[in-house]
Amino acid sequence: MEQQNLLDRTTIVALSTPPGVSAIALIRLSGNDAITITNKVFDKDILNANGYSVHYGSIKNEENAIDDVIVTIFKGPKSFTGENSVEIACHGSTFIQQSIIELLLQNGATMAKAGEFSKRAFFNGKMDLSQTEAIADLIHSTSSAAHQIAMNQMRGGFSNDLKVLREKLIHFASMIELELDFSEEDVEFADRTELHKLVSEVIEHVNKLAQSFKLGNAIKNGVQTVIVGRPNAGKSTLLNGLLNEERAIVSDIPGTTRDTLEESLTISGLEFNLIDTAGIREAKDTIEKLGIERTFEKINQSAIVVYLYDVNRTNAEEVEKDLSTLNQNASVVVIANKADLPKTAVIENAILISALKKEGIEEVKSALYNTVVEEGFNLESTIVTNARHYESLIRTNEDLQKVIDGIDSGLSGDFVAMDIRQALHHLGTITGEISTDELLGNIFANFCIGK
Ligand SMILES: Nc1nc2c(ncn2[C@@H]2O[C@H](COP(=O)(O)OP(=O)(O)O)[C@@H](O)[C@H]2O)c(=O)[nH]1
Ligand SMILES: [Mg+2]
Repeated sequence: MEQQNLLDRTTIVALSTPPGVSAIALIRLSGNDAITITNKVFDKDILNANGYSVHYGSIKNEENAIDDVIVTIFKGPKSFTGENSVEIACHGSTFIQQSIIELLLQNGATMAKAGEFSKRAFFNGKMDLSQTEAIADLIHSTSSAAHQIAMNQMRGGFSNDLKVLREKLIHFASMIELELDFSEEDVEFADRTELHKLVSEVIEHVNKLAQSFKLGNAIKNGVQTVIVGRPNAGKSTLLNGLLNEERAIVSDIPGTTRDTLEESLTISGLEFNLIDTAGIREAKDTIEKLGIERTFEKINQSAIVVYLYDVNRTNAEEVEKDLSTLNQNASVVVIANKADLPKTAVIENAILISALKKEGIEEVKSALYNTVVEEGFNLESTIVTNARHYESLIRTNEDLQKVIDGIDSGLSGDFVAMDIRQALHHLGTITGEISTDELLGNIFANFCIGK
């Protein structure tokens, strides 16, 4: 890994702001020659400039000045990539952007590939893999919860958790391996009872991290939430109430909503993808039948099912019947609507609201939020948002379970040590202590060019 980087002496360049016209654009260079290359096209001498210094001047080709710019110098290792770096802030015309990049290429720079700046930061030990992945998450975060988790991960919160776990396991693996050197003497450096206890603790910790993925994934991608119930229960009215706008058509003609309608709603920094549906009942015509089929499709894809019924019209038995048809894997929030009318059925645990009068909407919001942010988790704790990390955590625990089984059955030290090493391997793929070219290629290819 290090080898590959040492050979890579190129200086890369890319536009780091979005392509297109803007007030200001930022062009970034990184590599040994970043400063010397820039110096060749800049009218100020920056060869001996200090790191973190800023210079105003113009970029020129052989004939004329292209633009007046601000150049910021970063000297390796005190830069994002760990290499010498230069940031050129120019006016955001696409012509200027391209002319400057072309000029830099002519003077020895190479066009950066997707994620190459981050890749260099990783190879130069500026951050580990999970931290570089957090940068991608940070860039794409659209809610305060997603932002907070990405920030925590980028700053190394998750990495530190893993480091502690790794160190504990490494310690025990080496104790056991030491025993192997003294195998004639039949000694035990690693107390098996203590090892058992330690591995159980690590399993518990890894489990908690793995469990947080449900929340993390929801935070990153939005929580798929479907609103279902019989026609006229008030689903569309509730959707409008939650969004605080007249988004869906409300009508007293049953079966008005025929297709599904999706809208995004943020509750305390958490994003929900709300889906209003045709509802569940025996269809009266083909179009409605399609709508109802779509409803069940959406129910099966959702993390939360909001089941709404009309307290004035629906009896407890009917509610029970409806509930039994719903997705068993989703969390179901039961809402009794039309509280302003006389009630025929009030189900225990149902949230009583009047969608029409906008009463109880806040209760519905907190119920949705609490369904996702379960007890034991909060946004300050480490939350796994990345499917790759989740997979690795699961693998780690499978190996650790083998360690436990091995100890329980009095397996010899070398086998136990092998299982610990295997667990360490899987744990190490998260932060990148263990990595393959293929893995790295996949990760960085998903970054933007210029990042
Ligand atoms: N009295 C009363 N009527 C409601 C309430 N919520 C919805 N409605 C009415 O019930 C009818 C059906 O509402 P709609 O939202 O279209 O139901 P959907 O078919 O489940 O989407 C409309 O006439 C609404 O105005 C409520 O809380 N109280
Ligand atoms: Mg409707």
